[in-house]
Amino acid sequence: MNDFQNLTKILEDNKAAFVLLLCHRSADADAICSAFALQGLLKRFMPNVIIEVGCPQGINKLSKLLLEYLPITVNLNPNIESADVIVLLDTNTIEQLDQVATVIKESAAPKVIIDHHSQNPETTKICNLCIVDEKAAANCEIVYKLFMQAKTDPDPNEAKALFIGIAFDTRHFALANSSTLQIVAKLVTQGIDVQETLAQFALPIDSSERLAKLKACKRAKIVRINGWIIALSHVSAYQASAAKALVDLGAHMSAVAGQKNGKIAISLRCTRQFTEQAGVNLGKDIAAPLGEYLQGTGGGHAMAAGVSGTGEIEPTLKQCLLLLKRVLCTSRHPT
Ligand SMILES: [Mn+2]
Repeated sequence: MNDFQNLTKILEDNKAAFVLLLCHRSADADAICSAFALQGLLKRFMPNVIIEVGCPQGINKLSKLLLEYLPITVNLNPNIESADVIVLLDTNTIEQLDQVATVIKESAAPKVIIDHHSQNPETTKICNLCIVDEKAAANCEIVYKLFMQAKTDPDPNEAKALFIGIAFDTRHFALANSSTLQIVAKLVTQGIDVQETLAQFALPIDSSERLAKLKACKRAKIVRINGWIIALSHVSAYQASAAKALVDLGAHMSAVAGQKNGKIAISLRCTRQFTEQAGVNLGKDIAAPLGEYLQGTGGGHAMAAGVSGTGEIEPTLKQCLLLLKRVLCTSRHPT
C-alpha cells in the first residue's frame, strides 16, 4: 500500500466523521498550503467527512496574506478533543504546539504525521502513521506526491497553494532539489504566473526586524573552530532572521538566542559547505542535544534548526559552542 492508501485506510477504519489537519505554531506558508491541498484531496474521496485545517497557535504574516488571496479557511481555535483523526503537518514535534500538545497526547484519536523535518522519536511514538521524507524541500512536495498516488491532479487553487508553499520553504527555490523542480514544473502548467505570484507574496520587512538583524550583528561573538567561523549572538525577537543574516554576512554557522516569558529560543543556521564538509547536521547534532540540555525540544534541518526550552542566554550559547566543538574537533577544514 502507498502512503495515500495508508492514510485513507486510517480514516476509513476509524469511521472518521471529523478529521483535523493541524499546523505548527505561527503556521507558515508550507504548513497552511500543504494542509489546504490535503484537505481538498481528502474531500474528493470522502465528501461526507468534515475536514478542517487547524492552527491553534496562530499563523504568520505571510499566511494571513495567503488567506486573502486563496480560498483557504483555517480554524484558530479547533476542537481537538472531538477530532476522530489528527493529522500533523510540517510539524516534527507536538511540542511545537505548546499547551495544545497535552490535548493531542491525551486524545485517543489516531495520529498521522506528514512532515519533511528530522523526526522526534517522542512524537513518532504516538503516531499511527508517519509520512515523512526528510529529502523533500517542502511539506507541499510530500502532499503533491499524495495527489500522484491518488491519481488526481490538484485544482488551480491547490496547485497555486502548493507552488507558494514550495517557493517560500525553499527560499525561492534556492533549496530545491531536482524532485522539487519537477513538481514545480508540473504545478505551473496549471496556469500559475510565477513572477507575479512570487511578487504578490513578497512581504516588506518591518523596521523591528531590520533592527534585530543589525543588533545581532553588533553583539555577535565570533569564534573559529578548525577554520570554521561561528557567530553567536542574541536578540529578543527575530532570532531566525538574525541567524540567517549572520550567515549571509560571512559566518559559516550562526546561533542566535533570545528570551521571552521565561523561555529561551535559539535559531541555528549554516552554509551548505558547513553541513557537507564539516559533516554537521544542525537539527540532529546541535539542536536536538541542546534542546535536551534546556529541558525543551530541538530539531529541524541540516542547515536550519531551532531549539526552545528553559535557560539563560550566556550558558546556553556556551553549551551550543561546546556541542559544536565536539563535532568540529575531528572535522575537515573549510576548503
Ligand atoms: Mn516546511
